[in-house]
Amino acid sequence: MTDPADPPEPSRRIRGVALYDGFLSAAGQARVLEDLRAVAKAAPMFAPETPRGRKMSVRMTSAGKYGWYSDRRGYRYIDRHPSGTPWPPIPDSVLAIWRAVGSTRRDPDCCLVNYYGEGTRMGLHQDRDEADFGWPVVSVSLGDEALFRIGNTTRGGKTESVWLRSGDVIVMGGAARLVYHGIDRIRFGSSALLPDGGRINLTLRVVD
Ligand code: MD6
Ligand code: FE
Repeated sequence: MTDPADPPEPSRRIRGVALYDGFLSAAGQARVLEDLRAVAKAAPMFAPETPRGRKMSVRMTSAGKYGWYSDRRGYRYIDRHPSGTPWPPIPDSVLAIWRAVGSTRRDPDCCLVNYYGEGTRMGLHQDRDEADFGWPVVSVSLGDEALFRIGNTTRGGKTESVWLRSGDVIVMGGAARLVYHGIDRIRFGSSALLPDGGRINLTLRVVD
């Protein structure tokens, strides 16, 4: 299922995952970052707990109709920030990325914002808390470089890794929608985009 009227050709595909190297210019990255500061002001970052009661090392918040959340009751989408305030709208600068490489047929319900500080990683997982896997997941990298590992649609087997840089965009759709993936490590301080270092990843998803 292709969506944008004239989908740009990715720079490369790894195991069906489309990679757009340097999709955002320096000015584009700065614009998105400025919009994310407003999101984090309205919906402050928090460190979720895994269902087993461990604090995740990544800090997160969300924009849109739903935000992604986790605690001892499990992983799920919730319609407001844990403080009770509604999630702020997804910024136009971010929606523009989705419309260019994800879909023009509908906008995403959720923009998950993850912050990786020094030493943060994310284990191999599938994005499978959404109702319809026909919609792609679009992911945007900002700040420090990160080693992204791509596996298979079932657990185990061979994996391939790729360094993601600030401004890179990934689309996981079609047969690659449910591949296992994760972040092994970041190169803390490798980018000057964030004044205190670290990495921000946005994932855009249709939830309902
Ligand atoms: C990250 N990304 O890049 C973590 N999920 O920090 C993800 O978990 C992800 O990049 C679905 C699709 C693309 C992704
Ligand atoms: Fe994911």
